[in-house]
Amino acid sequence: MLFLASCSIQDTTNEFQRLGLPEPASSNAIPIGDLWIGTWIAAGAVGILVWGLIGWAVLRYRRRSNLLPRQNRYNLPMEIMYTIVPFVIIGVLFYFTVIAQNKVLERDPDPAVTVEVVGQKWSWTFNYKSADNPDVGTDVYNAGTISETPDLYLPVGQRVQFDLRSPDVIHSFWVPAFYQKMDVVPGRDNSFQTTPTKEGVFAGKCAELCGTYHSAMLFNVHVVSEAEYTAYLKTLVAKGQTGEATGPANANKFGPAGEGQTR
Ligand SMILES: [Cu+2]
Repeated sequence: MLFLASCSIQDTTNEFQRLGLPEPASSNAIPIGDLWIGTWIAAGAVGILVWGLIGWAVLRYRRRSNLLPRQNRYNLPMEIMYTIVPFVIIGVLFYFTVIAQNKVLERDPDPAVTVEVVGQKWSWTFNYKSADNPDVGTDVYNAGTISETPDLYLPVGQRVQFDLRSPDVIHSFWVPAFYQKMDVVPGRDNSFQTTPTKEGVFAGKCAELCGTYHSAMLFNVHVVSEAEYTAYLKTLVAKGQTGEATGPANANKFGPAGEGQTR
């Protein structure tokens, strides 16, 4: 128990050091984490300056007599300063945001793995291409339903491209430990690449309030060795889950928990 307690204290401390972010598990998490910390440092510096000035003004100009102090109007240098300073702050944040954004949207022309992610009302379908997996020899998929949380398998240390597709409404593909999400928009080919850096199971969810069962749009991301990844794809072949994307078809399937419900 003590050991467990100390473990969780350690985890909590580290999470405090990351200012609330989970442990990073993808290559893109590094620039996004740096931007997050840097933004808080900038906000902290501005906060300390403002609180300091407030404290100084309160003490320095506290009421000493009943005489009304001299009133100031139209202090032009002051007004120019507090117009320009916010622009400078926004400019700096904008600059570092663009740098981080360009990094996380970088694309390898030939990623090791491409997964077509279909976000459908109200679950996810993951399609793996045979071109990336010659050992498997066919396209395979795994589709979730409203009552069955689907799994997404990814090989550790390999460049992965997510092609995001929706047959119905706007969803958002989010793996918090990857520090990155992107909207899944019907009729629009959104995609991004990242490299999972840590083996383990990570939570995934829909980050766009998309309708009645939005909260059911969970999935589990298994980051595994290449051998385990191939073995998993072969279990999909064994289950007959081969061929084209079946996201939209599965969207209408309700498992035991959701039976009889209408959309
Ligand atoms: Cu959704």
